[in-house]
Amino acid sequence: MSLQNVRPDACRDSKPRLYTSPSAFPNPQRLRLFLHEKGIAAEVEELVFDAAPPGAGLTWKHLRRNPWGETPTLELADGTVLAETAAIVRFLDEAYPGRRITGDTPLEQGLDAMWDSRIRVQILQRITTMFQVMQEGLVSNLEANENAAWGRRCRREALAHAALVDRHFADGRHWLLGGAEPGFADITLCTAIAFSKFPVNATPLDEQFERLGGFWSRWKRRDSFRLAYADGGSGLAELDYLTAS
Ligand SMILES: N[C@@H](CCC(=O)N[C@@H](CS)C(=O)NCC(=O)O)C(=O)O
Repeated sequence: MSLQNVRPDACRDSKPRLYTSPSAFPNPQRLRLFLHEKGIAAEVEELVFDAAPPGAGLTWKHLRRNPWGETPTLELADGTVLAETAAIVRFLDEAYPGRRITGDTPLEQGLDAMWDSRIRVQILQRITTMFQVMQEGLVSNLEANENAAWGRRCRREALAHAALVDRHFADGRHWLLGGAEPGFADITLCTAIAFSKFPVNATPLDEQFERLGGFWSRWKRRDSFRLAYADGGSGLAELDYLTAS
């Protein structure tokens, strides 16, 4: 089937399958937070791969589905496969009813995409790289990754960009675009803060930057956050209360 023939409502025939990982993995968790914020988590069938040790959970079947071997990956009822968190979010935000998380107007959409890209590339990805290169023995594609100097540089860059984002909140706004509710870029920032706090990363952005601390606290009070992190797989002791019954 060519891409032009994929119906935008292809997901309505039966539930799309969403392949994710436990909430310690930032991109699947970023998508999960979007699903709960949009109120459509029940509209997808989530299948969780435990990809620890790295890659072990990603089966050949998944590689046939997504040769990049990554989660999240969305498979529609007609076999169409969508990967890349921002692309999946763009599709679901448009295809399902509910609040538009990526923005209502062209300007909001542009601003949300700008902040999402800045935060994903300059903060979240730096921390992910740091995670991959700062640990002895962690391998990717069977090659050792350790490079402490590169990890330290990534940490410095993540902190420098987090400082810029922190300054953006100086006018008292609660969310990046200044509205009453969070957008997708806010979801990416929440995810970056969570991953910065992961014990191995030990660069808690909420503790280093006061306004990011307030932002993190606001997220923790939201139902979407509680639901998205309720799997107990975040690796953050401060979120253990979400699974305690
Ligand atoms: N650019 C992708 C990145 C996805 C990604 O890096 N996923 C990680 C989990 S956070 C993964 O599947 N890694 C493969 C592995 O752990 O083996 C996106 O935005 O979704």
